[in-house]
Amino acid sequence: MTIYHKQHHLNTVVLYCNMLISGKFVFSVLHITVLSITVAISLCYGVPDSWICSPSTDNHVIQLRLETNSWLNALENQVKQLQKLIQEEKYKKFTTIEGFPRDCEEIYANGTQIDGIYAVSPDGRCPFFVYCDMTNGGWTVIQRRVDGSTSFYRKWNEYVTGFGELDDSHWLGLERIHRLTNDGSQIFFDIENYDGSKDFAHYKVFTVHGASTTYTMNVDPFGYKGTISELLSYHNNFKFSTYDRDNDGHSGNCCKDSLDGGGWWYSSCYRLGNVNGVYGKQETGGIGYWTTKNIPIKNITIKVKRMDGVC
Ligand SMILES: [Ca+2]
Repeated sequence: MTIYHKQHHLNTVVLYCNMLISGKFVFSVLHITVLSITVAISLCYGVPDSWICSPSTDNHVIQLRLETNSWLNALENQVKQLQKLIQEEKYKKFTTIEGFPRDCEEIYANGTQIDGIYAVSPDGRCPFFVYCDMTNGGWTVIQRRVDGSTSFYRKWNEYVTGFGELDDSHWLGLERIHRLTNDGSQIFFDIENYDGSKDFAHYKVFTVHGASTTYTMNVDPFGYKGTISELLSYHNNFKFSTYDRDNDGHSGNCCKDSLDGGGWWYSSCYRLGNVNGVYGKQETGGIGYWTTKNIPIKNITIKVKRMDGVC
């Protein structure tokens, strides 16, 4: 083995130790992987043939490769375990709530104005992740439909806790929506139609009450602005319903009987809207709202922000 190789490996070991000391365990393990490969290559190409890699010892090389692969697999598993531990440690950290921003608006006001996923704690209790629309000034997204990757045909418990991917289609969850809107909130619907045109609906007063009220929703149409008719107040003061829990104002079960199973604050049954309906379906049951007929929606984002004048 040449002096260069020895010095290189010594430097690598020192670097690894420094990384280990500084707590970069995952990167250290990855570095061990690279080191193992380097040693293996050095053994094959950096030493005299008579040692290991002579033509007569091909079987040894094959054996060495097999062992190296085995080591790499073991290391890969260790990396995965470490990543899991780090993830768990992140969540553990969230049991301490101090220092978490209240919502996306507060993050935006403090100078972070890039769309993305952030941890918030609206009420000083355990934090949770949300997607922040910073492009439009710090709105907290509570629902998003941008493709059919996530089914919204879900049971009550899932609508309470939330589902989907925050940076993709998702429902944030009734408990979190309640915590975000309990002190008074605006709500904004970004609507994209099938012909590519856009619409919006903006309410200045929106609240979802807690579990003891079955997540009853209140909305005030005063000051409504939008490019579609004012429709959400049709759902004012209704409890939330899912296909397995009928709290709607209909003699039947809106979600189960006619709307393909998406949850909402249905009355009898919807105006704005069936936004948790089936993605891509343009008939009743698909994502849409009702004027004198069902108006299909291709994509939609629903987001909330504290009421004007509320600190
Ligand atoms: Ca009913």
